[in-house]
Amino acid sequence: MSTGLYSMDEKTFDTTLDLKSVKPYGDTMNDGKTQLSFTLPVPGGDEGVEAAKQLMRKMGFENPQVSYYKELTVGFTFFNCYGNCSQSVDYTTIVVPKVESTTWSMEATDSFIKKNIERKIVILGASTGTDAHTVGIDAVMNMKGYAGHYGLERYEMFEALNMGSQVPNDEFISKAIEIGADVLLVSQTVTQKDVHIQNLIELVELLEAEGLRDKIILICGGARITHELGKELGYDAGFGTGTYGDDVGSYIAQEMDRRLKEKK
Ligand code: B12
Repeated sequence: MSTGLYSMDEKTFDTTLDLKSVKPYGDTMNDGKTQLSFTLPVPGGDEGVEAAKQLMRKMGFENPQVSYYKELTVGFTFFNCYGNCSQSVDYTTIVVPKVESTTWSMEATDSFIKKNIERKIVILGASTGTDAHTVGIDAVMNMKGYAGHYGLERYEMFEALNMGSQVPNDEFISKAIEIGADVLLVSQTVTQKDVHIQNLIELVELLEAEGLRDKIILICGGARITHELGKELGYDAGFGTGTYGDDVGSYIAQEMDRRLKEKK
């Protein structure tokens, strides 16, 4: 079977690779070697090490080893472990829903908007609810950008406003109405007790109650957000780790254009 994954002549590569049964790779194909770390609410010492090993066996790791441990505070110990994973996955059946757009440069997106939308697109962003994390939304929106990719504030054809963090959904919507936002960008980082799900759903419900949901492009993002989750919660798109301003800007331009053409 051709894997499509390796540029080297596959005959010279390890022929025991089976994409229907993929395991972690350590020294040799299929050895399952895995490094993992966790904290247990027990003191450090031999009993703690044995507890960590037993737990790893229950997780499906053979030959568990604790290479390092440290009691972080009284009664809580951090373990750094190795083991051989006994499980595998069928890579050939994996399908991951993704945002369907092509990422363009800032210049290309700006000129596409000038030509096809013929006006600036108004974007409002925030980290909503009780979430205090701003780095993610800033990375996508701010002028300086992130990792060499400019944020949306830098684009000539975007009017972008970032409200920061801990913005209640109702205030977010009021601002959106005030500035006539075409696009809402919502960032959610904290996922403890599924608070992000509740918050994201609440925003959709409030937008629906205001009769605004189908008038705007609604986008969520964050480390634990996927496009699949976003769609499930009623968003047009969801972006996760490794997203840059240009991915989001391109999607917005292409989605606006698609909607305009649909109306015609
Ligand atoms: C920095 C940080 C903080 C800073 C935040 C400062 C700030 N101004 O943002 C401070 C110290 C304030 C903080 C506080 C807390 N934090 Co904190 N924090 C982090 C940390 C170290 C980095 C997060 C970060 O900045 N990542 C970098 C950015 C660039 O990545 P990103 O957010 O994923 O964003 C990218 C994508 O996800 C996407 N994206 C993100 N948002 C959006 C939005 C849209 C629309 C789009 C399109 C894309 C997009 O694009 C971005 C660029 O690629 C993480 C741990 C870690 N290493 O990740 C913990 C972490 C996120 N924090 C955590 C927690 C629990 C908290 C606290 C609750 C701790 C506490 N008990 O007080 C509080 C939060 C309180 C609150 N009310 O929210 C947990 C969250 C666990 C969970 N999943 O729920 C983490 C994972 C740490 C951990 N391992 O436990 N934190």
